[in-house]
Amino acid sequence: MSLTLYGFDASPYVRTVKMLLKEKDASFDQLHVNVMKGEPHAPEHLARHAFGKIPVIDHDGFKVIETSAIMTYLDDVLPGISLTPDNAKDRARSQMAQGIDDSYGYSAMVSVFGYYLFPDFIGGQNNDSLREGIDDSKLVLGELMRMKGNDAFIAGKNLSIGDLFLAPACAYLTMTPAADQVLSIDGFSDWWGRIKTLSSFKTTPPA
Ligand SMILES: N[C@@H](CCC(=O)N[C@@H](CS)C(=O)NCC(=O)O)C(=O)O
Repeated sequence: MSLTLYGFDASPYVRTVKMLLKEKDASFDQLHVNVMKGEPHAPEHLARHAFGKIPVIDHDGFKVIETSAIMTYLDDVLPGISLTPDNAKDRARSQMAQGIDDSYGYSAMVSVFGYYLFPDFIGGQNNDSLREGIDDSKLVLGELMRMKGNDAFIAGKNLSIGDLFLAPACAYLTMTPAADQVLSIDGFSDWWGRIKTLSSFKTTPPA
C-alpha cells in the first residue's frame, strides 16, 4: 500500500487529514506543497487538483481531492479505529460539524487567526473583517458546542471526523490575542481539553 499526502503542515485542512492518519496509525509519505509560496498553483499540482488546493492524497494511484472526501475515503479504507459514528444521528452530527466548519467556520476563523498570524496571506489586517470574523466564529463554535451538548465530543462519546475538521483552526485561534473573546463559548473548554491531549493533535503541530 502506498499513501502520499500532498500539502504543508501550516494548513488546517492538511492537519485534519494528518490527525486522521495518526488516529489510524497509518504510514504515509508527505510531499510538501507550500501555499505561502504559491505551489498549489504550479502546473504539477494543478494536475493533481485543478482548483489549486491542498490537501490531495494518492492511495495506490487513486487520487482524492477535497478534505471531506479524503476523510471519508481514508476512514473507509484504512484499518484501525472508525471515526464515523455507528448510528444515524451521531453520523449526522459529525457531518453537520464537518459541513458547518467547511462552509462557514474556516472562512470566519481564518479572518481572526490570519489577522494576527498570517496577515499577508489574508490580504492585510482589516479591522472590519476581524470583527466580523470574531462574531461569525462565535456563532459557528456556539452551534457546534450546542450540538455536542453534554457529550465528550461533537458527535457523541467518541472522536469523529467532525472534531478533526474543527480542531486545527481552533489551535490557531488559541495562539491569538482574540482567543479569550472567541473561545469563551459554553462547552468549548471541555471539548478543547480533550482534543489537545490527543496524540494525533500533539504530533501534528503546524510547521
Ligand atoms: N475545499 C478545499 C479547501 C482546502 C483549502 O482551502 N486549502 C488551502 C490551504 S488551508 C489552500 O490550498 N489554499 C491555496 C490557495 O487558495 O491558493 C478542501 O476541502 O480541501
